[in-house]
Amino acid sequence: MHVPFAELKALLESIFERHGCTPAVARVLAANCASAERDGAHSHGVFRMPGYVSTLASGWVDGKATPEISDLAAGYISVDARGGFAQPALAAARDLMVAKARAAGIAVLAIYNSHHFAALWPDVEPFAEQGLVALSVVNSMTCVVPHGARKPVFGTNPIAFAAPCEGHPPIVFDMATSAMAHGDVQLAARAGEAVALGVGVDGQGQVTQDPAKILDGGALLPFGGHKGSALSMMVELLAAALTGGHFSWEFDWSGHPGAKTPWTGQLLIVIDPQVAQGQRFAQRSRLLLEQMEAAGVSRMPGARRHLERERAQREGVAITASALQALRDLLT
Ligand code: NDP
Ligand code: PYC
Repeated sequence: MHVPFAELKALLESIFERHGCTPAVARVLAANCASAERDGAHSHGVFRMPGYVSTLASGWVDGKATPEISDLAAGYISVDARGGFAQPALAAARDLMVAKARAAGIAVLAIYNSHHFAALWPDVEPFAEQGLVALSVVNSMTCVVPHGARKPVFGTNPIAFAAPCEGHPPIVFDMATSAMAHGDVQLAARAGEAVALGVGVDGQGQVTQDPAKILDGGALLPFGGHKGSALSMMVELLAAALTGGHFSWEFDWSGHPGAKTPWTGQLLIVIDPQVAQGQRFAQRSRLLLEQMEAAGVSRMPGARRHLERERAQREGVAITASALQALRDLLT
């Protein structure tokens, strides 16, 4: 079946409010999660709602937190999310961030004491829609073995990038630095599907294609061996060490059964390309896409999401009756 996007978003908003979020926090999280479902980003769509609810119930995250913004320098803002979610912290600092990027050419937003349980592209795409270039990183929970190591240290640590492109939706990519996102491993386990070789290891450190073994005492591997491992290390440094947030292994949620949201940090860097390039940057972006297409690329990063989004705009967001009922059950 299909539901209009606005209806799905309103349902998620009610669920977040029902489980202890302020209306403002509920609005931000619901928009994020419903957008992921609409765009076919299923590992961070409505599948995540029970995790949000159990985490809120456990007292691990504060759905009512008011972020505290510190304007540290011409191009630097720090936000203490006060144990709440990262997206409301970003929303609170967003206008100041854009003003700083326009004035100084570049601005950094360092969010700490925050929880991020979502896809990262919704955090960067809107900046590119305003003509800005945006890069964001967030670290998660320890489940990835660094290249050459014997035990997990890193989180699945995604990197998202967005840039304006003339006559085209922004160029956006968003990828975990693990060979597979933890959410996708969970979805594979539910579906009883094997994962590819190189995704993870079991509890004895042996290569496995069984997602249940990866989740139950095993671990994920970085994508691309030492290269993905270095990027994941960079994410830990930027999202935790630089912001003042926790490294992926530094928090202990064992006293909060049901807690699922990593308590870490997030960094955003926003650049105004107008400062040096005027409109030329968006034209040059377009040229790069055209060159790639001419070379045979038929699938750009972000293109699948946009196709799904267009389909959802025409038909509504596809959702099974049982998944919709499961969401409604979260209201009781
Ligand atoms: P994918 O591997 O599915 O996709 C990564 C990027 O590559 C996307 O931009 C995607 O575009 C693009 N892409 C995929 N296939 C192709 C292809 N064949 N050709 C060209 N481009 C392609 O993402 P991940 O599984 O790594 O991550 C999934 C989500 O998990 C992300 O949104 C990430 O932010 C989230 N995540 C969140 C974490 C957190 O702590 N909050 C931790 C880890 C992951 P498209 O979107 O169009 O498919
Ligand atoms: O899918 O890897 C993941 C993830 C971790 C935290 C939120 N999503």
